[in-house]
Amino acid sequence: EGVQPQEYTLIKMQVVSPFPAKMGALEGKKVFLAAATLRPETMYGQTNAWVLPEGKYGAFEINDTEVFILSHRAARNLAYQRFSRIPDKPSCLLELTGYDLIGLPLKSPLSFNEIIHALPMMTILMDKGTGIVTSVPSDAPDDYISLHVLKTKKALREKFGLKDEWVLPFEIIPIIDIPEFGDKAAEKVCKDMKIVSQNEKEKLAEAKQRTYLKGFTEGTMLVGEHVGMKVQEAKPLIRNILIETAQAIMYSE
Ligand code: A2H
Repeated sequence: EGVQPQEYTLIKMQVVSPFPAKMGALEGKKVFLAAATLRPETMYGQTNAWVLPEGKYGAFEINDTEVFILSHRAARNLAYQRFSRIPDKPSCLLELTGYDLIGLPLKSPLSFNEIIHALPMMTILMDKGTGIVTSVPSDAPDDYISLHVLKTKKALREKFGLKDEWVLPFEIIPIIDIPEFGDKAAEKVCKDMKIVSQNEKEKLAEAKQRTYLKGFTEGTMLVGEHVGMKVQEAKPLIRNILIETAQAIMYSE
């Protein structure tokens, strides 16, 4: 944990009904996986969500109509930031694990893919953000390599009971152009650095650093309402639109 508070945008990825049996108690409610991101301007390129299979999650009442699925720790923080039906106190309707969430169909803001699915990622930290991450393989090296591995390893898909149709049809979508890196920056940097798995922590940290900084300072939007605009300028505008249209909330920790 840094000294500076980190400001995240929580993206409301709506769970499409009918819900699986385990989530039956939530039927009729508006239920979202709440994903913490630093890059709201990349939401056009979402291909899936990531959850930690062994992670402990809960379904929390945010207000009278909406339920967020996220970590208990995030629910506590959110309650202190006015996002709980009961003031200052999380209201948990249901305990869930990452395994319960794998495969859920989701509708996520701005995403060109109308329906995406929750998939397993072993390197998710439960003490950061919400424990749920939205995946943008064009611009996030972690997302690129994790999706690439699931796509190329049938045995891994089988191990987690993933249907091919949750994984294989989802291609990298070019959304931002970065001089030097092109329009699939995460893929290019992972290939250049010969990164083959999520476990190459140091290389991935460097890949993230390279793409993140360059993308922010030199990237240009290729899609959406702010096409042609610098990422730096588009980011706050897109974040504000998401918040004003109630498709996201701000969250700090
Ligand atoms: B970012 P920081 Cl396109 N465990 O969102 C692991 N990773 C997590 C997480 C958790 N519990 N919570 C959030 N994250 C990821 C988009 C993105 C992100 C892009 C490019 C770079 C990037 C799409 N995934 O992050 O440690 C989320 O991924 C590069 C740092 O707080 C979130 O933003 O700095 C970022 O890590 C927050 O990381």
